[in-house]
Formats: sequence, C-alpha cells, structure tokens
Amino acid sequence: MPLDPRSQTDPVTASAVRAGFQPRLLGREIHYFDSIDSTNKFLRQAAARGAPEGTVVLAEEQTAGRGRLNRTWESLPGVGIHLSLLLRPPAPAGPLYLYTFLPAVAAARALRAVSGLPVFIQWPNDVMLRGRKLAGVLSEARSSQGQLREIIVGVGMNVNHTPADLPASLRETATSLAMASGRTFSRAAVVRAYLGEMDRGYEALRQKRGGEVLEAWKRLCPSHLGKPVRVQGGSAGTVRGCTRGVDEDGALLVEREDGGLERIAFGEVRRVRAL
Ligand code: BT5
Repeated sequence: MPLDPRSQTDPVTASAVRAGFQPRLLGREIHYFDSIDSTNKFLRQAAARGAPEGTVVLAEEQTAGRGRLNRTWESLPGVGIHLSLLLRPPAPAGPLYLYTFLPAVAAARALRAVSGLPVFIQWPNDVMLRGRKLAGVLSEARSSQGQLREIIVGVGMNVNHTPADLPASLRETATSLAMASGRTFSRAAVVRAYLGEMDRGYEALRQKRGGEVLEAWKRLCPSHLGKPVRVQGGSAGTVRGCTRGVDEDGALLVEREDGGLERIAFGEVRRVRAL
C-alpha cells in the first residue's frame, strides 16, 4: 500500500522521534519500518536473538497488527502509532500485572499531556476517551525456569484518524485525538511522551516502588471502584454489578446484584455508566 501522505508531514520515524529526545533506558535503540506484519512479533524474534533491553520498534503500518486473544488491531498508516518495546526485568520482577497496568498508565498520561483531553483507563489496560477506545496494549511475557525473562510491551494509539479512516465496525466504539478535538497532533511527540512515562514507571517497578504505578493506575481508572459495570468474563460469562477494586493480582472485583463477589482475572468491561 502506498504510504498515506500524512506520514510525510507528520513522520513517526526513528529520526523524528529522536529529535529533541534524551533516551534514558527505553529508546536508545529504535527500529523503524514503513510496513511490517506486527511490531510485537518482530520484537519477540529480535529479543530471542539478544536485542538489548529498551529496544523500540515502530511501524508506520502493520499488516497483521494483533490485539489480545487473536483479535486484530487496525493499524493505519499516516495517523496511528504502532510501537513495541522490550523489557528484561531483573529477578524478582514483582507482580506481573503491574507490567500490564504500566503501559496503560504511560499511554494515558502521554496522550493527556500532548492533547489536554480527558483520557482514562478501563480495566485492565484499555485507554479510553469519552467512552471510546483510543489506545490498546498487548503485553507478552516470556518466562523460563519460573523466572520472567522478558516482556514485549506493544501499544497501538489512535492519533490523527478521521472517522473515514476507521473501518465501519469500529466507528461507534473507537476514537482518535483528532476526532475528539478537531485538531491534529505530532505522533513523534506522543511517542516521546510515552517513552518518557514508560521509563519513569519502569524505574519505579525495578526499585520496588510498584505502589506508585498502582496508585497512578487507580487515579486514571476511576471505574475500578464503586461504578456499575457489565463485564465479560467471570464464572457465568457476563457479570453485572458494582466494581469493588482490584485484588493483589490485578483482578477486578465486582459485587453482583445478588450480593456475591466475583473475581475477574481475564475479561473485558463492556459498559460503565458515568465515565
Ligand atoms: C488491544 O487488544 O487493545 C491491544 C492492541 C495492541 C496493538 C499494538 S500495535 C503495536 C503492537 N503490535 C501488535 O501486533 N499489537 C500491538 P484488545 O483488547 O484485544 O482489543 C482489540 C479490539 O479493539 C478489536 O477486536 C477491535 O474491536 C478493537 N480495535 C481494533 N483496532 C482498533 C483501533 N485502531 N482503535 C480502536 N479499537 C480498535
């Protein structure tokens, strides 16, 4: 596919990201592709060949961008950000779920900082703007001999999409910074802000200050406590009730209408009122 002309005026190449950027750990090495199947897939293979911690992979377009559970991530050139980065946490790594909360916090903060828009998180790591999905995170961990060896953190962010850029199936559920504000934003600036946030948060995790990441997640995810929800997951397929926080593994606690407490380790919040 020829590249969208918007990728020329707002490039998200390695050199565009590096302009004015002082990488600490993350982003010292950046690989850029005009088109690739999936940045997570590429980085998993690079990690197996010994790529250093902090390696970042960016692609203008993904032809097989992946979500969780074999779902697809629509990865449009010229308007979106498709980024993966490699972490190699020291042992003991601490609670794994914080490594899935962290990129949502980093993405939400970066998108807020660049746009000033009210970006929130929906459990566990969907990034939402006015009830629609703005960004998604796919963290893939590899362990061996009971030790966490590496985590590939993939994020897809919708920045300059117009409604016409989205497939019909996503027009009611997805949004972009541009759709919500009528303005366009520098994708490289969003990437720099995200890498800076990830760096800070990852340092907190390595220094056993995971509580800071959890507190930031809670502030950005007000629907985790005391809000009516319908969640896909749990013992009965779909749970309706009121959120009662997250437990020590990051599972969502939902008090059902019959008073029972449901613990949802894997699932998806389908409906939250008043967000
Ligand atoms: C996610 O999955 O939200 C994780 C998305 C991660 C994408 C990044 S891009 C860089 C890296 N390389 C990859 O191959 N992947 C990562 P999930 O929670 O399963 O959500 C997927 C669902 O979101 C789909 O089934 C659609 O309903 C919806 N969706 C797909 N593309 C979207 C988009 N661009 N914007 C908003 N919603 C989208």
